[in-house]
Amino acid sequence: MKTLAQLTTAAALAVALVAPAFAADTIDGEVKKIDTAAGKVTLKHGPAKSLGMTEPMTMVYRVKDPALLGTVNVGDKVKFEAAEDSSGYTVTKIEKSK
Ligand SMILES: [Cu+2]
Repeated sequence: MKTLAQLTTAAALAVALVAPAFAADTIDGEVKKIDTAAGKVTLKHGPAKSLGMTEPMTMVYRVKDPALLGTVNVGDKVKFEAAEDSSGYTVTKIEKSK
């Protein structure tokens, strides 16, 4: 079982190392809803090939750091980066587009 645990840890580390590479794409979106308490943001965005999303959509993202939500408002056009993990999609960067 120890070997399995070690393998699992190794796999988790591999995912952690690989994920940022796939998250490098900046995605254009619009803030539809902000839930600071839950650390979630609803974003409408175009296709995001790096996340395997080939069509425009509106969806809820978790944010890596809830402080990120203090920098944008509902209705803002934004640029963001997100990464996929075992629990869903997490925004790692978000900023108002100029
Ligand atoms: Cu999406």
